[in-house]
Amino acid sequence: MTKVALIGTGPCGLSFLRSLHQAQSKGENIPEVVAFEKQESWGGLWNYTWRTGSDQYGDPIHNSMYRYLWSNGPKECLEFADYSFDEHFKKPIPSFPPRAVLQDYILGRAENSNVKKYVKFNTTVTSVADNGNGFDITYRNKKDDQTKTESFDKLVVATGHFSVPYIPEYEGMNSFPGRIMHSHDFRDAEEFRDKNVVVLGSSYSAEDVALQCHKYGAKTVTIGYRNNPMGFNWPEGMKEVHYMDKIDGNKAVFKDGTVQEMDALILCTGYLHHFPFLPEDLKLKTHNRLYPPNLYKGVVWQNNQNLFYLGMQDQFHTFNMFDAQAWYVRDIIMNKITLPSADELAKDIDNWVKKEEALEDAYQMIDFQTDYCVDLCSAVDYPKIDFELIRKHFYDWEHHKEENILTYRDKSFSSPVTGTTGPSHHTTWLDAMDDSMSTYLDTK
Ligand code: FAD
Ligand code: NA7
Repeated sequence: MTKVALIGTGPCGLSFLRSLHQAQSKGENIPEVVAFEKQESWGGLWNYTWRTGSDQYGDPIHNSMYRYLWSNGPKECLEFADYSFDEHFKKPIPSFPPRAVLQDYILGRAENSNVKKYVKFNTTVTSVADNGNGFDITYRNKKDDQTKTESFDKLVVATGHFSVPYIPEYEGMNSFPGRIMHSHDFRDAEEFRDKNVVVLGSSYSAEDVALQCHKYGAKTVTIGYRNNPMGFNWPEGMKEVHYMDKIDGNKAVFKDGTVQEMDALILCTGYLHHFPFLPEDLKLKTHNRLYPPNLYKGVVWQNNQNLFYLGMQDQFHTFNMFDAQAWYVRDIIMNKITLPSADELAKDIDNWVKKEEALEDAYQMIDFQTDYCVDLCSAVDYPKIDFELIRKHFYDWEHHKEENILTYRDKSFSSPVTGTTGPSHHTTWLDAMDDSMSTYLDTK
């Protein structure tokens, strides 16, 4: 029987386990699978911890999420086709839930799939060697500090790529008297109440960390972009300026002449794709982009087709795209999909990469990734889901953000699975200080 190693049980790894569960419940013979998860529990980034730095066993902390994190896109856009929000929560819920609510949803489906038995928790994969027919995988049980090596035919890497921070260096950092941190270590915006905060970056983390600091009472928030500003209508107390040149004492000096006093500098400068356990020839090397190279259909390693990566793309689509990828990988492993010749495979990759490189704005990027999801789904038996509606929702969401960055999370969207429209939340996002699941779900 084919033996599969899965590394990581975040949303992507859970999608893969779900895909096996689905095949098995249809009476198909599934391969043997062992899932390795270095954390105590599953759910990946959604599994919040107060910790930063390293855990009690000396392993780097995976988590990059923080208190008061609310979904940054409509939940309807990421809904599982085979497990709706209505089914999980037994009632319609608003469209932008806080982290704990989405975690509950992800884990709810996983619990229902009876797949925990496949997972070795507290177990870090430390190295992988290509043995010609498959892989020798070495892993360490962190609790009893035991290391073992086991052979597998196939390897699915689902270790995420928003965990190892990219940390640039600026003149004046060593003598800056305040706090410098990367968004990976950001946990609680309350820390910055009444402070002058400078945030570097112009993507999702910069946008959200800056808004969090504003929401929880920072005195000023100054965002330094490198190439293009986000350009939203920032509220009073927030501004966006061009690129930090250096730090002079407790001041940030920007290229456009702005000089800003700062108590804290938060680097929202993105993450590295980092696979320390893989040999060089199996390692995906890419920046954060919608179509990383060398991956057929975004998932199959071009030069060794026993190796698969899940979720390595930059992401508009998330959970249902991860499902589509997982179903696709499952079907290759189960010989239901036959891979084309090396030439055709290369051509297909090239085609997608070229299309991706020609994209000019967020709307085209949404189209690109939606088309990619539709393409994958056309090859597998993932239950039908209305990707055209999801495409439209992403467009509307972009418009809402352009209209007012403080209120886009107060909007409602309809489900591509059940058709239900999310009710309005009892409190607007800007006024909702409590992100607990009980407060959020209390619709009285
Ligand atoms: P992860 O969630 O990162 O899971 C990877 C898993 O692999 C982890 O459990 C980790 O412990 C394990 N692992 C890693 N290395 C090893 C190893 N060597 N051995 C064993 N196990 C290992 N997406 C949304 O849809 N909506 C949002 O609002 C949203 N907000 C986000 C906010 C932040 C701050 C960040 C960083 C991301 C956000 N995302 C959001 C995107 C997020 O990437 C996905 O939702 C999702 O978590 C990706 O799943 P994944 O399984 O690929 O990776
Ligand atoms: P992203 O989306 O990869 O973005 C990284 C950002 O960091 C991007 O805007 C970069 O600017 C910026 N960057 C990198 N280096 C610098 C320097 N030196 N100065 C200023 N800005 C810099 O990562 P995020 O953390 O925002 O998002 C990751 C996930 O978290 C995402 O999926 C969300 O759901 C939450 P550039 O655009 O290249 O000019």
